[in-house]
Amino acid sequence: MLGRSSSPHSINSRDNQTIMLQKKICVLGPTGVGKTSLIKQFVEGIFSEKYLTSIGVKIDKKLLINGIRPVQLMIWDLEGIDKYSHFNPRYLRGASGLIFVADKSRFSSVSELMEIYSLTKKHLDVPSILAINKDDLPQSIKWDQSIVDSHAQSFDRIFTTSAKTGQSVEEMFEQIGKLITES
Ligand SMILES: Nc1nc2c(ncn2[C@@H]2O[C@H](COP(=O)(O)OP(=O)(O)OP(=O)(O)O)[C@@H](O)[C@H]2O)c(=O)[nH]1
Ligand SMILES: [Mg+2]
Repeated sequence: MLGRSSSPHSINSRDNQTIMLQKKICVLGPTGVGKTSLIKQFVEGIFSEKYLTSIGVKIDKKLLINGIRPVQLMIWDLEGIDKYSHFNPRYLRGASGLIFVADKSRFSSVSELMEIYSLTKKHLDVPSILAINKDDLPQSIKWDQSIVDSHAQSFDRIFTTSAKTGQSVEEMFEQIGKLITES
């Protein structure tokens, strides 16, 4: 089991005077909840209505400079987990933090996400954030906030986000950066 105490990757800069922290985070969740869109909004500041489902993993980088020390985030965008694409714990290796994404317009994404959460936590115990995404869309008529609240203690923080408008996207990634550098 990989724990919170796993040591960070440190790389020396060219002049060897500053140590740049490099940390891996994984973005996980059911298919179509907006994992790729959240990362695209954060890294490139763009959003597209087009849906191109992710296959495998794509890695993006972004330097965070607002915490107690700069950290290079390596953001692993994992393919959505559903009946066609099963949970693959190999992708989690070396991750220092996790962002779990659900979709506010599809209430069943919450229970699907909590299954993914349980599978993940068998392998890795690191700071975790819940993102309830697509806040710009009408909330699912089946939405039951008491069920969502009952899962709250499983996460270090919860953000209600929109990859479309950018709502809380930067704050969420900044927060995971802080959680993994300060823990
Ligand atoms: N309105 C709205 N649409 C969103 C938001 N986030 C994502 N979408 C749309 O939802 C669809 C799926 O978005 P993706 O970012 O590809 O979702 P994903 O979780 O990466 O999907 P997989 O890779 O298939 O698991 C796309 O059509 C996006 O435009 C959001 O916050 N608001
Ligand atoms: Mg994707």
